[in-house]
Amino acid sequence: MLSIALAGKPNAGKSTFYTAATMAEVDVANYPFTTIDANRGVSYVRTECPCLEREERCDADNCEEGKRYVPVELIDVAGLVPGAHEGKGLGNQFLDALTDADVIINVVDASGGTTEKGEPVDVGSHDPMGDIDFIEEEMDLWLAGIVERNWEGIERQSRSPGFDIDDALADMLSGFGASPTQVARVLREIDYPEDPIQWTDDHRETLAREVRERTKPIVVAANKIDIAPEGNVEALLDLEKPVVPTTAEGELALRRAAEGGLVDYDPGDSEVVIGDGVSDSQREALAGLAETMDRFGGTGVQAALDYAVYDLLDHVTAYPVQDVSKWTDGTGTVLPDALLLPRGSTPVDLAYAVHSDIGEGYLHAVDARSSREIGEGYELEEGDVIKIVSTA
Ligand SMILES: Nc1nc2c(ncn2[C@@H]2O[C@H](COP(=O)(O)OP(=O)(O)OP(=O)(O)O)[C@@H](O)[C@H]2O)c(=O)[nH]1
Ligand SMILES: [Mg+2]
Repeated sequence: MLSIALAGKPNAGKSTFYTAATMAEVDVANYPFTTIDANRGVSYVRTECPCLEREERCDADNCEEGKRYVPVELIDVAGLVPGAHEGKGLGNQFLDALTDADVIINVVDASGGTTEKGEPVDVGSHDPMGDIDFIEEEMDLWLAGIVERNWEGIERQSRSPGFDIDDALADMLSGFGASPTQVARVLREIDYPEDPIQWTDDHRETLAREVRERTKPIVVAANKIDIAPEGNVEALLDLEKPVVPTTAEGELALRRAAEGGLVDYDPGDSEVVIGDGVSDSQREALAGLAETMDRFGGTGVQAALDYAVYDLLDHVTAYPVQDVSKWTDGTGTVLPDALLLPRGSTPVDLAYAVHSDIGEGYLHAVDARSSREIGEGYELEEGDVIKIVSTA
C-alpha cells in the first residue's frame, strides 16, 4: 500500500489531521511533542468511481454514490524541530519513521499561533514561512547523516575487485526506500568521483538532497485556516511549491458530525448539509465551518491526500474485474477493488499488483469498456476497468 507521512513541527495539527483522515483515536493537545511514537493507520484518497458511467452505483465498501475511496497508509509522526537531525527535540527517532513513506505532507500551522518549536503564542505572531524550509532541510541532513555513517563501509567495499560505486550507493539507499532506478537517475545528474575516498561532505549532501527530493516529495498542508490571518494563507499559497490550505480540526468535526447523523458530508465534499437534529450551538459552529469551506473549496484534508497521491506521485486508479460486461469479480461484486499504480504502469504491472501468481501467469488483458484486448505495453489510465487473463 502507498504510504503517506504527516511531518512537521510540533503542535501544527498532524495528529488532528491523522484522526480526521483515519477516524482512529490518538492524542491531540495544544503543546509540543504530544505524539512520541508514530501512529499508523489506513486512510483513503478519493476519486471518481467508474460506476458513475453505469446505470447503478456499485456496491463496493469504499464507494459512496460514485465517490470512490482508495486505501493508503497514513503515518503520524512526532514533531520535528530545527536541529532534529542532530538529535534535538525527539531527533532521529522521528526521522526514521519517514523511511517507509512514499510522500510527505508537511503540516504547517498557517495561523502563526505556535513557534517553530511548537510552543503556543498569540495567533499571527509567528511567521509560518520559515517552517516550510527547515523541515526539508532537516530531512536532507538526516539522510546525509545516514550516508555519512555508511561511508566507511562503502570505502571498505571499494577495495574489493569488481566494485561499482553506483551499485554500492543503490544498495545503501534502498534502506531509505529509494529504488535502484531512482538512485541511478540521481547519479546521472550529479558529478561525483568514482573513488569513494575522494568524496567530500558536499558530495554526500548533494546526493542526499537529490535522493530525498525524488523519494520523499513534499506537499505543504497550510493548516488552521479557520483561524489563520488571511495574509498568512495567501503568502503560503503564493510559494512556488505545492500548498493545500486545510483545517484538520474542521474535517474532524465534520466526520464526527456525519457519523452522528447530524450532517450530510463525505470526505472531500466541498460543502456540508446541516441536518435538523443539531442544537443551536452546533449549528453556529457548523455554519462557521461551512463559511471557511466556502472560501477554500472544502476543509482541504482530502484534497491534500489526493494531491500527494495523484499529483505528486502521479498515480492512477485501475479496477481489475473478471466479467467485462458486468464489471464484477467471481462473486458478483461490482468493481470490488481499486488499485493505485504509478502512471506508465501496464496491464502486467496491474496483474502483479493483484497477486504475484496472477502476474507470473499473465496471458493478456481486456479493456472492459471496449471489450477489446489491450497490448502488454498499454499504459493504464485513471479509471481503467481491466480484465486480466492469467494461467493462475
Ligand atoms: N483552529 C485549529 N486548531 C487546530 C487545527 N488542527 C489542529 N488544531 C489544534 O492544534 C493543536 C495541536 O494539534 P495536534 O494534532 O496535537 O498537533 P501535532 O502536530 O500532532 O503535535 P505534536 O504531536 O505535539 O507534534 C491542538 O490543540 C489541536 O486542536 C485546525 O485546523 N484549526
Ligand atoms: Mg501529534
